[in-house]
Amino acid sequence: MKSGSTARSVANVTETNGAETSASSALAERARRLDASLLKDLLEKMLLIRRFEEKAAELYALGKIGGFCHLYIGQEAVGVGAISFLGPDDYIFCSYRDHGQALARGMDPGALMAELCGKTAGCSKGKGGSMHLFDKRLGFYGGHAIVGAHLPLAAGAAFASRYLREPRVTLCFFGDATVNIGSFHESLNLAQLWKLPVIFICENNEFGMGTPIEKTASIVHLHERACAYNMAHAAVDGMDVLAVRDAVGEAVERARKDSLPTLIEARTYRYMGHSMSDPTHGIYRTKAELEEHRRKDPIKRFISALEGIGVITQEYVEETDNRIREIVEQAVVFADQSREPGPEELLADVYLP
Ligand SMILES: Cc1ncc(C[n+]2csc(CCOP(=O)(O)OP(=O)(O)O)c2C)c(N)n1
Repeated sequence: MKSGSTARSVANVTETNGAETSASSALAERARRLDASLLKDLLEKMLLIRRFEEKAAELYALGKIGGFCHLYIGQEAVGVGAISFLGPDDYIFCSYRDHGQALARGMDPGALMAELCGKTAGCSKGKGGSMHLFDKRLGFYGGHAIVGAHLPLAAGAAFASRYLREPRVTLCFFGDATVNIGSFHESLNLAQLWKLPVIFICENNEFGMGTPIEKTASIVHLHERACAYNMAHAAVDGMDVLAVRDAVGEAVERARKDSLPTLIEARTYRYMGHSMSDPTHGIYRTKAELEEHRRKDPIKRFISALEGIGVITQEYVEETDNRIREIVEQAVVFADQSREPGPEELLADVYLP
């Protein structure tokens, strides 16, 4: 193990132990102000993502899913909290780590699983795979494999909304390593200059593949990059679904009322390897560091807050979890029963200028 990894691990353990109690009570406090039905819906969505991703890992190991597959386990609170504040006409753009956001937006788990398995019943007819999920009906515009490539697309969609005087907001998810890509700066600059209703949400999971952010970024408080463009910005605990929802809520208001962009940094952590072909730990982070972050698990934390204020019981959690596991099983059956696209479909839906 490299000495850098050990130093990270010790620092994180100290920070986590001190902060966890107050983070949990802040979450419970926020929960008290919201409807039980909304809170239960947020919990169900996070559980659906977790169970779906666990099943995707199994199917990948069995060879049913091929190519790249980047799981969202650990980051569920960011996608669910952020998307919960959007209206049905708003737009979403994301990177290749897109399964969680697609499910949070309401994509059918069967269509998603079929896409991962390369089947025609998939949301992109089995020709996009894990990194290229699309659903125009949901305003879900991918799923982009090139780091940073979708930020100009999101800014462009927001430009169109402003130009057409449509009250839409565009939400754009990306990882921490993306802030060093040129298109990040180009997009933020124009978004502020042209007053575009777009929210850039950086999911800071601390690593770009196996490289810790502090080895590549001169400013590790990534939301401060917005200062260079005079843009509103905020940092938020990305393991707290309601803190994310509140931060995005403010940004949505700013975008809808004043047509102004925001950069939000959600501090989170991924529990799996960068993609399914990478180890979870051992090379760039220690098992102890991973375990420490698992104690901040956004789902366990939310369940304990909701139980604490009497919104749910342990029995409710078990029943809900069983129901969600069944939904995921049905998604696998649906994917299994769908066929693979044939060679005659190779050029269908391909745009040739
Ligand atoms: C322009 C470009 N450079 C390099 C890659 C290879 N690559 C794929 S993922 C990745 C790391 C990105 O990390 P981050 O933006 O933090 O997102 P995360 O994977 O943590 O969600 C890299 C370098 C790429 N896909 N595109």
